[in-house]
Amino acid sequence: KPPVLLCDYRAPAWRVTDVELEFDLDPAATIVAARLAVERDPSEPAAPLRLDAEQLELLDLRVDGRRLAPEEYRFETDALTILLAVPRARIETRVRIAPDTNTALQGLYASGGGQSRFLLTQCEAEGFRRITPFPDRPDVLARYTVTLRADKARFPLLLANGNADGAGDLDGGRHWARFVDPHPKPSYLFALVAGRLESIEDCFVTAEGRRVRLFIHAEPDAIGRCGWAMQCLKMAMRWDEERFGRCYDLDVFHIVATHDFTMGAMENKGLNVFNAKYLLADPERATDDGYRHVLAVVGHEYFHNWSGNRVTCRDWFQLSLKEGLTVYREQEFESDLASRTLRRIEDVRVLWRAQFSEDAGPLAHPVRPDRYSEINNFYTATVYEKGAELVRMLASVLGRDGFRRGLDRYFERNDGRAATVEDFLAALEEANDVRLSPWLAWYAQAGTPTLEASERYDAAARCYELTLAQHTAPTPGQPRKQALPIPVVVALFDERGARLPLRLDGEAGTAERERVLPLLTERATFRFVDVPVRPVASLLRGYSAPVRLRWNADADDLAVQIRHDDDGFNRWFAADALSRRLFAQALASGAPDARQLDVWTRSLAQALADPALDPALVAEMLSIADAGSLAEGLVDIDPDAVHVARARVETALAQALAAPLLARYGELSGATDAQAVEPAAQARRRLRNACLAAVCRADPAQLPLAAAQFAQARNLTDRLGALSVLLSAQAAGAEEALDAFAARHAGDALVLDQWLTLQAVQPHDETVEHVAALTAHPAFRWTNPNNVYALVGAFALRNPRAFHRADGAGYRFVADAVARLDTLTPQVSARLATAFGGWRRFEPLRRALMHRELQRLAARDALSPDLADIVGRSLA
Ligand code: DPP
Ligand code: ZN
Repeated sequence: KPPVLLCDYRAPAWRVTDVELEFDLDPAATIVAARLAVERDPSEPAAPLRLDAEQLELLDLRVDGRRLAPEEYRFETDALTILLAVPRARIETRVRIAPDTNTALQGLYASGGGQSRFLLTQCEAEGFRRITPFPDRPDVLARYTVTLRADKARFPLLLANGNADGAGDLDGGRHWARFVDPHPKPSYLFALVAGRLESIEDCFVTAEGRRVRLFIHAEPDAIGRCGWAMQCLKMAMRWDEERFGRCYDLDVFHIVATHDFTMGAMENKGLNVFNAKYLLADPERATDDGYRHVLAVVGHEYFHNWSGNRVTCRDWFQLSLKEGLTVYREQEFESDLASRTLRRIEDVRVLWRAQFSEDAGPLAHPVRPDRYSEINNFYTATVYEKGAELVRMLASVLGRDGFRRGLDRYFERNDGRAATVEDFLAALEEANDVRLSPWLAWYAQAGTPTLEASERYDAAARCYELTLAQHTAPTPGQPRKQALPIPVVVALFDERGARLPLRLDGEAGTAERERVLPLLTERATFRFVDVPVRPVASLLRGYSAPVRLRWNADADDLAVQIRHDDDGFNRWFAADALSRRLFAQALASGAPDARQLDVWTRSLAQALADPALDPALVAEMLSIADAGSLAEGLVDIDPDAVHVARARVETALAQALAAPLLARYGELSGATDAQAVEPAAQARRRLRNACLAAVCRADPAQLPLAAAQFAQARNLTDRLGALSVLLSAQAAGAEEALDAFAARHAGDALVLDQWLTLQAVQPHDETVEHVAALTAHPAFRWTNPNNVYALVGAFALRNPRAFHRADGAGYRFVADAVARLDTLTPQVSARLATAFGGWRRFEPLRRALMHRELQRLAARDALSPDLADIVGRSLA
C-alpha cells in the first residue's frame, strides 16, 4: 500500500451532515444500522461516494430508500464505493460485526470477564470504519443521533456521546436508549459503552451557568477507587475556565474505565474512555506517581474538549495540533496545581529518553509528518512531547497574555472546524501582530538541534560574550537542515548566586534580570556590557527549547548553579550535566575525574542538607539519568560498559553522601502523613525512597532498612520503593518479599502490573528467563495491553542491560513476543518493535543480532500494516 502524503490532501468530495446510528448490541454479533445524509461538493461532480469499511459484513445497502443492484456499488476489503449521480442522498447500510473476537481493540470490542464483561469502542484514529461504512477522516464533521438496544440484565447501562434523548423497555428483556450530540464531530470521536458497570455522580456548574452532571463508571471492584479522578475532573473544568476561558458545552460528562485499552485514554465527545491505569487511585493500590498521572490524564482528555473536539484536525498529519497543544495544557494544569519544577524535570527526562532517541534513529519524523503508511504508529513522543515543546516555545515568545489572546483567537476562528498548524500559527500571529512563519520549520523538520554555547569574559572591558550556534544532523529523507528559531532564556549570576545585570551592547535603560536571547540563524554572538565580574551563566532556563545543549561549563560554575540558581529546573539541569560528564569520564577511562566528582557530591550534599529546598527537587538531583538516556548520542554502544560506568557514578555519590543520606532518611521516616496525597507529602516520600536506595547501594548492610520499610509500609509508594531496593540488591529475602507482595495484591491487575514491571527492569542477566517465565503467571495475558507493556514493554524499553544480553536471548524473546502479538493487537506489537529501532547505534555484535531479529520479523507472512511499517522503516 503506498504511503499517504500530506501534499496529496484534498478536501472531501462528499460531506456527511447528519448520522443516525442504531445498534442491536450483542457480543457475538452486533447489528449496526446507519443512515447518512450526504452532500456532494459542487466542484467534484464526478467523484463517487467512498465510505471506509473494514471487517464488516454488509447485510443491506440502500440509497434514498432503494436497495442497490450489485453493479451500482463496489464492496472491497477497505471500502464501500457507491456511484451516485445526485448531489445529495440518504445512504442506509446494515452491517454485522463481532465485538467478542476483536482483540485489536479498535472499533467495537468487549472488555473484562464474567458478569461484568462489557462493550465499548475505540475509534481514534481509524476504528470507526470497523463499526459502520463511513468517510472515516477527521475533516468530515457530522451531527450524530445514536440509539442503542441491548439485553437489559446484561447491559443495564447504555451510553453514547452527547445528551440523553429518551430510553425505555423493549420486549424480550431488552431495553433502548437514545443520545443526541448537538456538536458536529469527526467519526474518531464517536463512542458507545454498554454493560453492567457501577457509577459515581457529581455535578459542576460552569462559569456560563450550565449545570453539568458528571459520571464515572467502572466495574464493581473498581468504583470505590474513582473518587480522586472525580476531584481531578472538577479541578480540570475549573482550571480551563480560569486559565484559558474554556467552558464545558454539554449537560453531561461521562468517564468510563476499562482494563483493556491500547492507549492511555480517549477524549470521545462527552464520553471519555480511560485505561483504568490512569483513572483508579487509592493509597493502598496507587503510587504517588499514579495519583499524579490520574490528575494529568483526566485533565488532558478533558482539555481535548476544546483543543481537539470543538477545534479538530483537518487530517492526521496535523495530529500534533491537538496533541502537542493538549499535552502543553496538561503540563500547565499540573504545574499550576502541584510542583512546576518536578513536572518540568519529568517532562524533560521523557523528552530526552523517548523523543531524542526517536529523532536519532530510523523512525525519526517531524512533529508534522509529511507521510505515513500507518497512522497508528505516529502517536509518538515526537508528535506529543516535542509537539508540546513547540507550543511552549511559542507561549514563551508571546508571553502569558499574548499566548492567551492568540489561543482565544484560535478557538474562536476555528470552532466547529477541522484546522491545520497554519491556522494555529495564523491565530497567534494576528492576535499579537507578530510574524511566526519561521516556526513552521520546527513542525516540518525532524531531528534534535544541537545548541553549542561558548563564552568569553573580558574583565578590563567588563564585557561578557556568549556565542550560540545550532546544528541539526540529517534524518531519513531530510539530508539538509535549516536553522530554526531557538529562544534561549538566560540569566547571569556571580559566584555567590547574586543576579548580574543583562544589558546588551548598545542598549539603554534598566537592565533586565532574565531575558530571551533569540537565536534565529546558525550562529550569533550576544555581547553583554557592564558585567562587573566573570559571570556564571544559567542557560536555556526552564528548558526553553528542545535542543541538546553542548556547553563545556566549568564544574565550579555548575556547582554555583546547583546551589544558587533561582530556577529550580536549572538547578537540576546543572546537576544532571555534571553527572553526565562524570558518566562519560567513567565510560572512557574507567573512573570519573576525582575533582569534578568531589564538586558534584559536595553540591548535592548541600542540597540534601537544605531544609528550604523542595524535597522532590532534591530527590530528582540524586537520581541520575537512566542508562538509555545516558547512551543517547553515543555510537557503537556497549550496554554492559554503559551499565558499569553508570553504576560507578551512582555508587560514588551514594558512598560520598552515605551519612547525610542515612540521616535524612531517618528524619523523613518520622512522617505521620503516610496516606496524604498532597504534593508536599508526596515530595517527602520521593526523597525518602531516593535516600533509601542510595543508602543501601553504598552499604548492603543497610538492607534491613528496606526490609523494615517494606514490612511497615502504609501506602504503595513506600512498599514498592522498598521492594525495588531489595530486588536490585538481590537481597536475602527479596524473593519472599516479592511473593508477599503478590499475595497481598492478588487479583488487583493494576498493582500486579507494577509488580511485573519491577521484575522486568532488573538489570541482571537472568531477567530474560525470569520475564519469559512470568508470561505464564496468572496475572499476565497476552491479549491485555497493560500486561504486555508492564512486562514485555518494560523489559524491552527500560532494561537495556538485560534486553541487550550479549547472547541475543533478550532480542529473541522480544521479537517472538512481537510476532505473537501481531496476530492479536497489532498496535501493541508495532510499539514493542520500536525497541529494535536504534540497532545501528550499537557495537557490531549487538547490531548484527538486532538486525537479524528485524529481518526475521520482516520475513514473516501476513504482517499487520502497523508492524510492517515499523520493521520496514527500521531496516531502510
Ligand atoms: N487522543 C488520545 C489522547 O492522547 C490518544 N488516543 O488523549
Ligand atoms: Zn491527547
